[in-house]
Amino acid sequence: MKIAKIELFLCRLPLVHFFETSFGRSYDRMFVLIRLEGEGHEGWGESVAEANPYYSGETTETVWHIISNFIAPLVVGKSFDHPRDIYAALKRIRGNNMAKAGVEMAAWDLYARSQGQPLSRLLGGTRDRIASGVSIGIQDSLDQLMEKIDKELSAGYQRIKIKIKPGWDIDAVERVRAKFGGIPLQVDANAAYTLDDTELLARLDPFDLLLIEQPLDYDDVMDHATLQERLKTPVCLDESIHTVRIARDAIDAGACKIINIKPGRVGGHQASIELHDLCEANGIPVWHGGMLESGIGRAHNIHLASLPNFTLPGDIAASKRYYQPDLIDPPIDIASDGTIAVPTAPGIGVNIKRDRVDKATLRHVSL
Ligand code: OSB
Ligand code: MG
Repeated sequence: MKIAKIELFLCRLPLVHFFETSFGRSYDRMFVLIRLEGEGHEGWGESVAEANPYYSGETTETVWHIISNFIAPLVVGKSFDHPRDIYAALKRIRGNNMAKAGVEMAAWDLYARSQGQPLSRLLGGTRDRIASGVSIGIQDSLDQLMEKIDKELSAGYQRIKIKIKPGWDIDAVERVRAKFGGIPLQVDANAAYTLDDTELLARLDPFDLLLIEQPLDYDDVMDHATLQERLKTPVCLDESIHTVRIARDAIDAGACKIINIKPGRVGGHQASIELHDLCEANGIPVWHGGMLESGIGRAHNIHLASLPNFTLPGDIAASKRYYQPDLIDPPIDIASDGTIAVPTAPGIGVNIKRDRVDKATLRHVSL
């Protein structure tokens, strides 16, 4: 597979509803789309880096810089036997997984289209529908949070995740349990606590949460191991898991019982498959995280989440929760049983609306 050209699109889309985490509140989403051409086909990817360096050190501008100056020269005009070889070919470039993933995932789409196969089949997917959950941000009031949860449960979503931060944690969970009983429920702290908060976090134990996601800092695997010893609630790592090697160390150290896989965070589909397999071999269940992707990144996520060890519902929800209209048509939707169909057309298998991409584009370059 020869890659002839890379195009980058810096896009901005308004969010249907603001999204607030322990990092702050966003009303829109900036992201970089990647389009590859080669062998008479195209391939699309979406880098999950945000406009700010809060979830990760990468931003839309670093992704633009790293792809333009360092990844494109290693990829454009080069031939690869298989997209699984791309991440390894970028090894000289340290870190910058979100930039690498955007290109690598576009190459998987291009390759799958050239083979006339749905992406899930090439990735090793084993199911034709995935279980869908929602991530609900911090709201203006607990009443507003209850309303949102009610709406999502009525839509059929199989589990609820709420964002927590100091001051929006125990009370929120207590209210949810009191109102909605034993629904599948988990929380995500986005690194808002320290080991000094162990007693507070242990007060979540009686609420039977599926997991607590990334309670401590992003570079702090060992404190998570100490915390997990003191908590009944399973610790799940998100921000901390950048590579398969860190995941191995975290598992060996007992720092987590569950891992959230986001291909954008670990460098693409190949690294995600390796992480998935490592977890499976160690009895660690995984679920697919989300980064408020447009339909392009979301479609990639659906294909990856069709692999067998994605045994917990993911943060992959319907397009209309995020963008109206989405960049794809038809948009991604869930069935009343809270599942999403894995597209069966070649590649990511969704229709990209070029006029909508162009309308969302603030800057474009061809490399
Ligand atoms: O921590 O999982 C996270 C969104 C942006 C950055 C980080 C996270 C999230 C989410 C949203 O939780 C998940 C979704 O796409 O719905
Ligand atoms: Mg998270």
